[in-house]
Amino acid sequence: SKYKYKILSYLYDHKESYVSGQHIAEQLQISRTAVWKTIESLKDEGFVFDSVQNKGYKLVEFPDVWDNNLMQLMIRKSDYFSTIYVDHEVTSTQKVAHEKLLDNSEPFIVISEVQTAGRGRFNRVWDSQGKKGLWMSLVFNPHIPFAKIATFNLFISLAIAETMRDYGVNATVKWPNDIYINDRKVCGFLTEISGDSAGVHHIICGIGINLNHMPADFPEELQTTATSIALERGRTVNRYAFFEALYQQIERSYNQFMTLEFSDIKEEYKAYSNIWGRTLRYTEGKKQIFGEAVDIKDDGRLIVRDEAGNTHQFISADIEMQVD
Ligand code: BTX
Repeated sequence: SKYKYKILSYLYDHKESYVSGQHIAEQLQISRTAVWKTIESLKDEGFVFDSVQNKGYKLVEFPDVWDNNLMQLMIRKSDYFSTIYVDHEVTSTQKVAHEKLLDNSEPFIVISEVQTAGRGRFNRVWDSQGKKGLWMSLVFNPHIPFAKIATFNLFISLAIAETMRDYGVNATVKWPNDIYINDRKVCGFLTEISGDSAGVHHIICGIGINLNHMPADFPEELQTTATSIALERGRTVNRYAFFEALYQQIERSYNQFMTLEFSDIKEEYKAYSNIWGRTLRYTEGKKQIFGEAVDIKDDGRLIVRDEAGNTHQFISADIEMQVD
């Protein structure tokens, strides 16, 4: 129907309340029959409406497929991102983001249903074959000195963990850039920058979150180490609702990153962190130690005490959780 996005858009903007077919028809200056027919065909596409007699319709759920037009609706509320690129399949949203940056300097988002070559840190593989996750790259355009970037991950990880906790799961932060639930990895993200001698111009932050995966959706080697929000809460997640909550939370955290010091959120961060009180393996470059994290410095560096009692500082170590 040619009215599809007009009507959807109207219902989306009024999704906290019921709106009658009559009202929609008047507002959009189309016939009641056209409204009714459009809503019926939207139902066939997988949109879920709550409809109450004499009150009207309420849009409850989008179909579980990333759709360009729906994403544009969602992002309209954003104070920061005005553009989102929605793909069905890409090699890596991170790669696409880097390419788009060549002729795009404003903030934007790249999201894809599937990645064929999702990557983690140090060129590791990020499994993102299934259409059950949230695989996206967010591009920010701050003008900040290089020194400030070290704490970016710490602000962002709180945003991701907080969004997850609103879904009733006990998400914890694994310094510097993973989110865990019950000692299993539910999210990884990586932060890349572009800049010049004047400082950072863009931050390209790639976030991968397992949302609706069941155990069989993971490759075998991840089945004992990975988890999803759905597995942890026992119920699937509406991916659009999660995306919306997450990007809004990330915008708040980004504002904090720009206006506050890490020391202002350090206590909160430490409370979200899952590495205290346990001996773990820390690897950074060629350096590897067993030790216990004791604190995080105001510049974001982690202080770890090894078994001999010596302290070490890490800027972005890999931490192995299964060592206890
Ligand atoms: P990382 O290097 O810390 O984590 C990668 C490691 O995590 C892998 O070696 C594997 O052991 C494990 N792993 C791989 N896939 C999954 C998964 N789906 N769930 C749980 N564990 C897994 C973390 O890197 C950063 C990942 C960023 C991914 C996003 S997705 C959107 C964007 N595009 C892209 O190519 N990467 C980013």
